[in-house]
Order: sequence, then structure tokens, then C-alpha cells
Amino acid sequence: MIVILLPAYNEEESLPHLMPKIQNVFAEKDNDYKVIVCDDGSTDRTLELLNEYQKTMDIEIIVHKINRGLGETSRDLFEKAANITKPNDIIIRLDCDDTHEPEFIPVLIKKIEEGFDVVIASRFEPGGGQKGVSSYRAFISRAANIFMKFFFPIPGLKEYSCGFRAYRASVIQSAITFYGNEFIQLKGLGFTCTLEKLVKLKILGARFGEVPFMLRYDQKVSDSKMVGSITTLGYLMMLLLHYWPWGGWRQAYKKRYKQFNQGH
Ligand SMILES: Nc1nc2c(ncn2[C@@H]2O[C@H](COP(=O)(O)OP(=O)(O)O)[C@@H](O)[C@H]2O)c(=O)[nH]1
Ligand SMILES: [Mg+2]
Repeated sequence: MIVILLPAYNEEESLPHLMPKIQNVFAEKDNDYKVIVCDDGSTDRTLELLNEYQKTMDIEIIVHKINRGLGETSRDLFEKAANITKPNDIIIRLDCDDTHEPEFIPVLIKKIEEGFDVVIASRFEPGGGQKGVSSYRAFISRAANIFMKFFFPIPGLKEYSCGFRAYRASVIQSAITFYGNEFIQLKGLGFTCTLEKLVKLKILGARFGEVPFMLRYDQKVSDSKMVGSITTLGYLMMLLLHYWPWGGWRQAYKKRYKQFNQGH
């Protein structure tokens, strides 16, 4: 089974573009699939539209009456997905803003089937790229990715900030068993959770791969919810937590993981 995770915050304009594309991708494949959406306190018609799509698609809706941010939403989505999947199922998370084309889903799935645990849709692989991104945002994003690669190197990975990824379900299940409440710990810090997941899965020895991906920012109709200052603060916070000499993640989790493995 393939589980599609969608964090949605005020996406009434994007959903009518995105949802039919998801349906089409799976109409051509014989995989079973299920969508889990979290409506995170939207003040527009997001929830109404989702209720409508529920009539023709297998969609489970998690409702936050109050906006809690991407971190809390990811916690809910991944926890739910881990609960309903078998270890070899695949969990795919994409943005709801119609910039992540579902046509990339089959290549992400294929790469997981080749043996990778986490596969990232990457703008920086040959053949990938981005359309419609302002030069200012492209620069910031490039700089952030260089920062992440320098401080949190993961072999084979160039794309750290794109949330369009596929995960082998067993990896998410192990991460929740191992980290528990600390799996996605940086909740109130914007989009930092996207980086945190990578770093925490790397500690568990996950195999990472990338596939070329074209970000379609030119199709974005909703406003960006990225708050640069908060996310930057989050990255700095992660640096501190990871490299903190007295029990930082790098030391503490690695040690705990060794003990955890010996116990299994
Ligand atoms: N649940 C939830 N989702 C959010 C929030 N902010 C953004 N999102 C979703 O996260 C994804 C990324 O946000 P987006 O505006 O696309 O950021 P950008 O593409 O980096 O400009 C989209 O699917 C949003 O709907 C939030 O506060 N809560
Ligand atoms: Mg987006």
C-alpha cells in the first residue's frame, strides 16, 4: 500500500489542481493507496473541499481546529501512517500547494523498491530544477541547502529542504519506536521538522537516495507559509541540539541506538 500524506493549511485554491492529479497517477498504477490529510486550522474552504473529495477517494482527514504548524502536523500524519502500514508499504509526503507534481510518485516508489529507505525529490539532481522561484528565494534556498549539507552531511544527498519524499514505512515505524515523543521534536519552528527528520533517520542507518525533480513554483496559487526567520532560528537550534557537547543528539542518540540494537 502507498500512503500519501498531505499537510494542508489554507489550500482551497490548490486542492482542485492537486487532487485529480493524485487520482490520475494511481488510476494508471495497480497499487492500493490512501490519502491522509491534515487540515491545520485552515480558515478558508480547505476542509469543505476535502469532505467533497472524500466521496471519490480514500481520504482520511485529521482536523486541527487551531493552526499548529508544520511540525505538529507532520507528527500527526507520520504517526497515523506508521499505525496503518505494514513494514514494506511506502509513505509519501508532498506539499498541497500544487508545486509538487504527483507524476513523480512512480519514480519515488521505484527507487524505494530498489532498496532505498528514504527517497527525496531533488531539484539538484541532473534533470531536476525549479520553475517560477524568485532569484531571492532561490539564493536563500541554495544557501540553506549548503549550510545543511555542511553541518549534517548525508552521503548521496543534495536536497535537504524539499518535503516531497518517499519513506519505507518500516523506517518511520522504527523511528517512532526508537525516538518516541522526540521523533519530530522541533515543533514550533516553522519548516525545521523537514531537516530534523532526515538527521534523525540517518542516525538509524537509513539508506538515502534522490530522484531528479522539477519544483513547479510557477503553479503556486496559495501564499507561501514559509516564515524564513523562524525556520532559520530552527536550523540554528538544531545545530545547537545536535552538536551540544554534553549529550547532544549526535552523541546521545548514537549511543542509545547502539544499546537499542544490542537489546534486539
Ligand atoms: N499543517 C500545516 N501545514 C502547513 C503550515 N504551513 C504550511 N503548511 C503546508 O506545508 C506545505 C508547505 O508550505 P508552502 O506554503 O507550500 O511552503 P513553500 O512551498 O516552501 O513556500 C503546504 O502543503 C502547506 O499547506 C501549517 O502551519 N500547518
Ligand atoms: Mg510548497
